Amino acid sequence: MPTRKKIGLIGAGNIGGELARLVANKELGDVVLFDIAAKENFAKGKALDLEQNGAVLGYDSHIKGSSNWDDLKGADVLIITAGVPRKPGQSRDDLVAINLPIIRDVASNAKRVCPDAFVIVISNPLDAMVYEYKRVVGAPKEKVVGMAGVLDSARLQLFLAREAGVSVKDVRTTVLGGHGDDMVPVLGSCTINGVPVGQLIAKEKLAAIVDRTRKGGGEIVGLMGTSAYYAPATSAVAMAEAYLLDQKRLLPSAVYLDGEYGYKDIFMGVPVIIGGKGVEKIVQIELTADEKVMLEKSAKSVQSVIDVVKKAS
Ligand code: A3D
Repeated sequence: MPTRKKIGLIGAGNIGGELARLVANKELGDVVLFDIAAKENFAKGKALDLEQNGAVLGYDSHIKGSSNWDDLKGADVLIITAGVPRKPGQSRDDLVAINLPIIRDVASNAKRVCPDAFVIVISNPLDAMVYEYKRVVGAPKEKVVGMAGVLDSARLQLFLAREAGVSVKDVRTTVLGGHGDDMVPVLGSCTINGVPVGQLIAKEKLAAIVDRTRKGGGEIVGLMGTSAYYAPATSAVAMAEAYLLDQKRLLPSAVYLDGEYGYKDIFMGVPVIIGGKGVEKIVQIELTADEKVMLEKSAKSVQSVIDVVKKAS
């Protein structure tokens, strides 16, 4: 019986490569870096480069490039980035036609080889892709999450820290809702080591920071011509680590809601506790009337994409 954890990274592109580097560097387990057959050698090359990186840095994780689903047999964690990223001018929702068949293909294979894995979906449009993954696999809601809130909160954290002239380490933030321009930064819960941000940053500055956070992904796509990948990968690894090490971290994550916050049969970002059983608790925080209105708007955007996915059989 293997004792090391097996971590499957589905998609060996920009985020997949950075995920592999982080997972190996933290020695969270052995890695299978998976991509389609046409990119098998690319995945194998990246894997070999990253294993050689370990000889310098001193990590022993094995990293295998593959396009064979059997290599994912019994994986403990899957992180899914399969699909295409945005190009300048595209919204996340524009990706649905291309990424829907990809997530279905990934889900049906994962169902066969590693139905019990803890799964973190990153592919966009995030909330709809993670919804479809869970539907196809029929996995319990504790075992399937989407990564968005950790990244969106990190962006908010950075902008607040820079504005207040403090370390990012002292800023705590929460962003809820769908992973789109309607996401809900919950300023009432944002503090600088316990001091409400509203006491240190002027209202109009806060409004500009909220706007920049909402458009944070697009800002990077506009600059680079493709999606961000360092911070998205780090965010997903924080979630994987919380599961693998039973850390019980409270992290905003896209999870299946079954009445929480007044929503049913939808994936959306809310604060959850991630530990060894997966999503161990959905934490219900009190929202102001304004935040509830914003969450409703965000939920409607998410639902409209999920409806498109449901109709596309
Ligand atoms: P990219 O570098 O293009 O890598 C994607 C990889 O997926 C490519 O190597 C493809 O060959 C591979 N792929 C395609 N189809 C399959 C398949 N059926 N099975 C396995 N692999 C396949 O993209 P990226 O890594 O920059 O981004 C990946 C996804 O993450 C995109 O959909 C982005 O929009 C999304 N993304 C999400 C966030 C969030 O915060 C949620 C942030 C950044 C990017």
